[in-house]
Amino acid sequence: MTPPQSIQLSVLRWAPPVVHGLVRDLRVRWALEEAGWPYEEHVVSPEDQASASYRALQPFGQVPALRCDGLKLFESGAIGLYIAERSPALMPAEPDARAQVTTWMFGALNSLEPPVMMLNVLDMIYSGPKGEEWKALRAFVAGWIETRLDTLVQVMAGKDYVLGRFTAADVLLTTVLRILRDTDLVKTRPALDAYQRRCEARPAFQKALADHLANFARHAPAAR
Ligand SMILES: N[C@@H](CCC(=O)N[C@@H](CS)C(=O)NCC(=O)O)C(=O)O
Repeated sequence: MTPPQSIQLSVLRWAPPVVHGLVRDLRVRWALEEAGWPYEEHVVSPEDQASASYRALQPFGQVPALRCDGLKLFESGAIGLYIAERSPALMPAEPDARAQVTTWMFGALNSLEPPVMMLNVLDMIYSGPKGEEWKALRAFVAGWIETRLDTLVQVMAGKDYVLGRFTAADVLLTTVLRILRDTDLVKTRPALDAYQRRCEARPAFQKALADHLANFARHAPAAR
């Protein structure tokens, strides 16, 4: 299909460097680049996020949200699916093959991302004591992720992408794996590490990442 005439992607005005390259507008930028759909950035400040007009676009005040020819969308998975359903670059035409793409998109978001985010909360967001209980919980969550990653290694055997050819499922899987970048969970699984690098080497990802980082650089707080 011809790209929509007007696409605006909401992106955070700024975020701390520890999450640069992880904030979820990156997923949507990548999908848009793969699809070849030009878009504008809608840069939102914390005040914007709290405003009624932004909440009408993204009820939780988060990013990403997408305005697409008058249509309002939020949730990175839903936005990715909307783009993929209209782009052969992200989804094949055959119905059963399309269902496989949505299956793996849900798999990335519902089976892989929850424990990955729990680890992220324990390592990066939680600032309380990290005693024996924290350590036991962290070990439990890390073990949970390991079983998911080991399954993914088996699924990926002999394939460049999770479904053979590149699809929107790889956009989500890769961007979830990236959340583990400060751990050795992916790095110690060479097949998965190679998969992530293969996906990240795609020109569309490189362009999306460069634009994502450029936005933060443009709005970096002035040095004191
Ligand atoms: N499930 C949502 C999660 C969105 C989300 O967590 N967005 C974060 C950035 S990655 C955000 O906007 N954080 C700022 C805030 O919550 O104020 C999605 O996939 O779109």
